[in-house]
Amino acid sequence: MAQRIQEAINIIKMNDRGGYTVPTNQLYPYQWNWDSAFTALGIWHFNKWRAWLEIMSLLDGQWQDGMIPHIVFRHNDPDYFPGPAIWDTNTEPPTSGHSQPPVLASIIWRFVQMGTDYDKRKAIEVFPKLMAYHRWFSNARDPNNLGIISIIHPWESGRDNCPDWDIGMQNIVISGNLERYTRRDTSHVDSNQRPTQDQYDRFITIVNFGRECDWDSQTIYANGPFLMADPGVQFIFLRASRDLLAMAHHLEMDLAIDEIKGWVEQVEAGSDFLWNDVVGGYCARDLRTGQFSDAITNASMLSFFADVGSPEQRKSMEAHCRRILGASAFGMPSWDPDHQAFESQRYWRGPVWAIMNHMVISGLEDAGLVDLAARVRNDTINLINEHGMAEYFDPRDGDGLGGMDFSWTAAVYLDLYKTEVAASIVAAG
Ligand code: 9WN
Repeated sequence: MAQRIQEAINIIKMNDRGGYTVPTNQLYPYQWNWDSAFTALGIWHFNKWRAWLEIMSLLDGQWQDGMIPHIVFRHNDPDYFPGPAIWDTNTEPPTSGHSQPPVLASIIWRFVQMGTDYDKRKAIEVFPKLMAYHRWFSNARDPNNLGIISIIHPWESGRDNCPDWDIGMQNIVISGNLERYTRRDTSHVDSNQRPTQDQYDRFITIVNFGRECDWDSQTIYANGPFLMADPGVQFIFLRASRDLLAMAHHLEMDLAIDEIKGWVEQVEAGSDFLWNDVVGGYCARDLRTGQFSDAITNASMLSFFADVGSPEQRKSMEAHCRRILGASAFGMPSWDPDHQAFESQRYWRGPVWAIMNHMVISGLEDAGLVDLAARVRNDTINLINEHGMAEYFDPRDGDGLGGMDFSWTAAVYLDLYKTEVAASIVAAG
């Protein structure tokens, strides 16, 4: 254990590029949004100043309209496709053109709760930027005030090639003028573990559409090639808004309170749109056609993190959680192992991700489902102890897959370890 802790710290330091941390060497050579937020949480346990610097450098990429983009490009690295020229957002620094799951406010709220006046001071400094970010999500991704936060690209969900997106992806007409391009991901990682070429052509078609309309969010919402509701982004936004509200009270930001309450109430009410009666759970849904995805994912399981659902809905989600953990040697898989589309090694179509587990554990703990929370917590720690800081893991045998020496896996390990140690000290009295 102690050796793994040191290894986790070393990995994060090794991935430090001077003020920001890359997810892993080569495969992902830039600063990613939710990677940086989770990585900051890990760094916070050994260097608070550097943790806040991670957040400040991510916020340096925030757009005028409040969006925090999913990638901030500080240089042009031929190891990754698509790079800054393809996105062509015309921003300083160059960035990608859409966002990623907004975990940032929840992570900052953790710093304030665990920390000292220093963290409070820093939180006061970034608070207006968090407000602008949430306001952007509410306006740009839910312009008709439905309480349903949309995503305009599977990459915005952070769960790139999950079968959740297959229904939206199949309706994309691949750009006739798609220029020939060379993917770089498959030169770093086995192609069996990555999205397929057809999926990549569709990903790039959406990027081309965004670039051609100058990343105008209204045009993209109204006419873009892809528009879906994601339980992941929906529930993470809702939880982050609840945390922002708690933070506003704590920091005495009284003027912000009503606006945040508005987001919480609206998105909480809108979440029922994601309830799939056939499955008996929260599923992704296409906003253009109304069609549902038909399986429970690790993002569905964030309903507890967001604290949504009637007593019956919560019972049904709990039953799914017990069934899926019963069917997996290691939880929580990114796709239901009882579903025919399950692939244990292909990226978001089956494998276990430490960051998702981190949020699933919090939600289960908050819901009082302590046995389930303990199971996912132990699985996460065991996976990393036995297989290292991999990008993701096979839920059947625990194999570490994708990129190795991954920052957010190391960060989750540090945070789970530190909170466990803190809890055992409290328990020992
Ligand atoms: C596209 C960096 C990112 C994560 C995402 C993960 C993967 C990128 C890619 O890597 O996405 O953004 O090229 O596959 O799906 O969640 O933030 O770790």
